[in-house]
Amino acid sequence: MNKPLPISTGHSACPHDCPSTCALDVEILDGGRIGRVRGAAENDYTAGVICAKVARYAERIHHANRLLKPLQRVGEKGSGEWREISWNDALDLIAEKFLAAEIAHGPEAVWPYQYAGTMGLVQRDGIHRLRHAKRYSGQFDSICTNMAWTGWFAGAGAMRGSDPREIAKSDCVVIWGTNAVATQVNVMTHAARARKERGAKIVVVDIYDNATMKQADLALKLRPGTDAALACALMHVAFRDGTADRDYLARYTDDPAGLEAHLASRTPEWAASITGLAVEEIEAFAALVGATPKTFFRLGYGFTRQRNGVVAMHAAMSVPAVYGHWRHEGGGAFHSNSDIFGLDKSQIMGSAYRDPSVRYLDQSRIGAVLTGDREALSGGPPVTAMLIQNTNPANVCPEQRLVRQGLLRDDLFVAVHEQFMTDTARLADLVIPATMFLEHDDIYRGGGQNHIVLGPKLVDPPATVRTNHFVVEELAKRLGVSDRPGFGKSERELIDAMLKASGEPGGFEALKAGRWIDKQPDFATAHFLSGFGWPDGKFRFTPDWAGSMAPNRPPESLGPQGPYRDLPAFPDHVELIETTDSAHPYRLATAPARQFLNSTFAETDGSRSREGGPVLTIHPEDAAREGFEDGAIVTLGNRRGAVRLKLAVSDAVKPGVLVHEGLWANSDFLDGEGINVLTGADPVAPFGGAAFHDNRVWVRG
Ligand SMILES: Nc1nc2c(c(=O)[nH]1)N[C@H]1C(S)=C(S)[C@@H](COP(=O)(O)OP(=O)(O)OC[C@H]3O[C@@H](n4cnc5c(=O)[nH]c(N)nc54)[C@H](O)[C@@H]3O)O[C@H]1N2
Ligand SMILES: Nc1nc2c(c(=O)[nH]1)N[C@H]1C(S)=C(S)[C@@H](COP(=O)(O)OP(=O)(O)OC[C@H]3O[C@@H](n4cnc5c(=O)[nH]c(N)nc54)[C@H](O)[C@@H]3O)O[C@H]1N2
Ligand code: SF4
Ligand SMILES: [Mo]
Repeated sequence: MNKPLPISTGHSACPHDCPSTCALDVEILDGGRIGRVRGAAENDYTAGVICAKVARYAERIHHANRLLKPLQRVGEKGSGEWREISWNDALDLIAEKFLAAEIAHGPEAVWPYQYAGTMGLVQRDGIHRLRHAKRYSGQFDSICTNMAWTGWFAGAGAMRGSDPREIAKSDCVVIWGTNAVATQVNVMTHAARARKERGAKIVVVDIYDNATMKQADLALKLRPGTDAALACALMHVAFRDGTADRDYLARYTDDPAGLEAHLASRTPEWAASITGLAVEEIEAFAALVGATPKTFFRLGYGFTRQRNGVVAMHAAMSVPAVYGHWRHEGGGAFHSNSDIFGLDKSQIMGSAYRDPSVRYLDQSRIGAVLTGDREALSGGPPVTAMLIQNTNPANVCPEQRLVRQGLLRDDLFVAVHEQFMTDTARLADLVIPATMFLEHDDIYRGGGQNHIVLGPKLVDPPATVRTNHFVVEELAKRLGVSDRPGFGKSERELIDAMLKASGEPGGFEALKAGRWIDKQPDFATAHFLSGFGWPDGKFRFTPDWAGSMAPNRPPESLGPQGPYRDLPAFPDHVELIETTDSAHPYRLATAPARQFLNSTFAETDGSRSREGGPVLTIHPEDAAREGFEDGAIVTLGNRRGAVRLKLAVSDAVKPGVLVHEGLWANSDFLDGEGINVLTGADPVAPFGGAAFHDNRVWVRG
């Protein structure tokens, strides 16, 4: 067989919703096809390494099932009967339905719904320009970062931290609540370097023996939702054994004496009874971080997807403040760099004409919103028309039965702009085909690292697919707002203007030549040695939970959410989680699969075959007691619903804990309903979010 030879290598950035934001080298073959995708070796965070699923991107971009034509529903909703229509008719139809909704109920009846299928700032956020120009309902982005960021911000007062590349200079890398091997492989690149070059120890804190824990020198497998107890015990030992950095505490923290008094009873024995860890494991962990100034806490999202997850993040990040790890290169903590980039997105977003009186609707509560819950609708009109871009809510959102029921409403018009016929697209009235990242211009910034990276258009899209930008611009013309500032520009012009407005005078061309810009702040700023983000410059052990602190604080129309009054004054274990009861003896976490990216790649054979199929992992003792064999088909349920899938018996999980790795398409499950049938949309304290890994469930044969 003749394999086509690469005729050139293009430079890009991974568009997916992954903290790594890898800089890419892309083989371009004869005829505009793409070949192998590689990590850019010269980018010092990517360092030549990317995940296997994106290396295989050719499989996705040239997939036989890719959507190529606008499709209008002809049968019942969800019937799968479509007819092809022209782009012009498709855009006219959306505009007509949006105008009709506006006339009947006012502009808030239209809900443009989007998320992070692409992280490109133009293709992801341009829809807000249309939203604000038309005063359509706002969207509160609660599904992913909300708990983690709120918890981090509660302590540090800013979203930054030790340079993620410093992991390579650490003597102890604590990978806490992130399955980095699967979800952000570059963390492992730098951790492996530290181990190889400096003999660094790798500690992993998780609830099951995942691919990352398999690489740990010290593996701490705790009960879901108990991380704050572990963190408290680490800090208790610091005060008990004199390894706390009292000079650092006095200079940089708000109330070390109060913390010490509070922690007096949070002993390793206390934590062991809550976490299920052995006292010796906790003591060993405390001894290691106490003896290692260059301890780097890499704190992930996973452990915050619990109903006490905000408190867990704040407790974990309090540990380096007690030991003073922040002082040292290769020490401290990192979660997200979202504050460092300083890109002025206002033109892309249409921020200037945003009307603050327009209601916001909670993205995670789309089920409640679409089924007419008055509180979820903020007392406003029903939603009767939607354009969905970059997200697959019928699969990824909690309370899946309610989401489906809502999307199937006869009086709701739904247009879905997609690359594949996803679970959401299947339920739409109109499906329009979208470009992929190599086919359009965009710009990306790395939440889990420190670069702004350009992803210019490298190949032509199929003739009949269109960018998100095109759809927003064409609708603006049809809806009479195309003369507002920010409209009428190309992607390139928007990127160029944004860069120039953000202190990057070279604009698009300079970024294209340089490929990326390193925005890492200096050492003292990154390590908060010139002060934490609060007015007094101090780290807060005592967050003002109900106060005005949260990077993702919902607009006033939503207010604090969840039982925020129960949040503790100091880091502590709080039982806000779905604890088991006699009817629901197990705790289920719905963790990410290595070969998928949320719901993306669940359509490619390369990823599907490696993942095998939807399975539920259960401990051998539990399986024996229930009389389940490995490979049995079981029903997994709770008060929200039930799904059927295959069982895998393994001691990777603890007794009483179940893990399902996804997200598989709903249709991959035996009854055609996906795992999010079981997850809850009740907002997590204090500012909302979805606790995907916090579910009490039963299993039946
Ligand atoms: N391959 C792959 N990569 C991805 C994604 C994907 O789906 N697949 N998703 C992307 C997205 S959108 C995001 S936000 C990031 C998220 O990436 P991560 O930060 O890694 O977060 P999660 O993927 O939610 O979960 C990570 C781990 O948290 C564990 N966990 C669950 N509950 C607890 C707990 O109570 N305590 C502790 N200590 N651990 C717990 C889970 O078992 C899992 O191993 O990854 C991105 N990268
Ligand atoms: N059970 C469970 N559910 C979860 C999670 C979990 O851990 N467990 N994780 C949650 C998290 S952290 C997140 S962030 C959400 C993510 O949820 P989503 O944002 O919905 O997930 P993705 O699969 O990343 O992207 C959705 C879609 O965007 C499309 N897309 C990509 N690029 C483009 C483009 O340029 N244009 C258009 N129009 N479409 C595009 C893709 O084809 C894909 O179908 O899921 C959440 N759901
Ligand atoms: S999904 Fe993550 S690890 Fe994979 S290439 Fe993209 S940014 Fe890198
Ligand atoms: Mo996410």
